[in-house]
Amino acid sequence: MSRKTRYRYCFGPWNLSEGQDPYGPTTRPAQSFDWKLAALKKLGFDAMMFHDDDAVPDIDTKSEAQIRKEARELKKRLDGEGIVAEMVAPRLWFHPNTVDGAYTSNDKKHRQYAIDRSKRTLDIAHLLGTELIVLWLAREGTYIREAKDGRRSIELLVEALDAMLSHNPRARLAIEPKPNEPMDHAYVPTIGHALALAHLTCDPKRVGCLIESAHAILAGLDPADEIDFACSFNKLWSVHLNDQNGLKYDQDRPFGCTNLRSAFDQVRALERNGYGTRGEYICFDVHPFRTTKVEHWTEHLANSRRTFELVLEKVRTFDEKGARALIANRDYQALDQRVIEHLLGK
Ligand code: XLS
Ligand code: MG
Repeated sequence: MSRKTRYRYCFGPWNLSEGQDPYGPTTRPAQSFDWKLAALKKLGFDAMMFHDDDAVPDIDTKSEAQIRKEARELKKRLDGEGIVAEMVAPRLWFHPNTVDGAYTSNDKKHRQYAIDRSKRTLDIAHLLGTELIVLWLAREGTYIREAKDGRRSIELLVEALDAMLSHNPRARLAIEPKPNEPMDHAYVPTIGHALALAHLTCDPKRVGCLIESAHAILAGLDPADEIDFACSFNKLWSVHLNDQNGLKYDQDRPFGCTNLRSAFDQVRALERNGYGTRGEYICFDVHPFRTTKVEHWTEHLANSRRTFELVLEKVRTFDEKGARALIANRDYQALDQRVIEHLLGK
């Protein structure tokens, strides 16, 4: 038990989003990166996560030299503010070259684009002082299953991962699985798939995962079990804690807001596995509700952290000894009630 872990917190610039959805425009005006960094500092967070083009805007129009220059400048800014870059993720789902997927596109030129851009992401991460690369494989799947060969797609994913692993021998790739959206079905929908894929690469030790609570729920899985599974392989390198109300679109709700008991189980699993003691961060991949007013714009982040800390207190004060006695007596009915009453402050 790592009872005294001092957790460190993180979010990304995209978590201060403007409220756009497929049915309507933004509800809050766009804000600059500087404003977001200032908000992160004001909230007392420790680190920021980046997409490659959060770090270097308009990345596709810039030379390698320019990309490096801007990454170095950003690193100086972050150092000046005392903020760490947790990870960098290639945003491989916006560009026209990624319409049919990135690493698994049916067009060879587009696959090459994805690999080249990912290598730039590794360079940026290195210059920002992190070797952690997050891969949300957004469009690696199909809308129409017959459009791609599933087995070939796995080979293509392995080729892409291998290219990244060889590009920087210190880089670690954390796959962030999600079962659907934007795709009908994704090729790497769960942590089990991600860790199995790792074993096909040239350096399985450097391919791990990131668990997002909502993505696990969308796959019909328990995020706490996913955490335990990944930790059994020492492969949980980051988390995106949030919440999700059932099998709908990806909601990225504040952590714990829908299912407090699941939040308790997730934090308990993180504690039991010593998450955070090897430099891992608690990242919240949460979005403000569309209805959120400008003056309340950062509250979903402050609330997620506050809920995490309150739930942590519940985890640390849970009567584990009593629970073990109930388990020994197979009295799961009483165990169930004990958890409920503990959460309700009884
Ligand atoms: C989308 C993902 C995305 C990643 C970062 O569903 O959660 O936001 O976390 O690329
Ligand atoms: Mg995420």
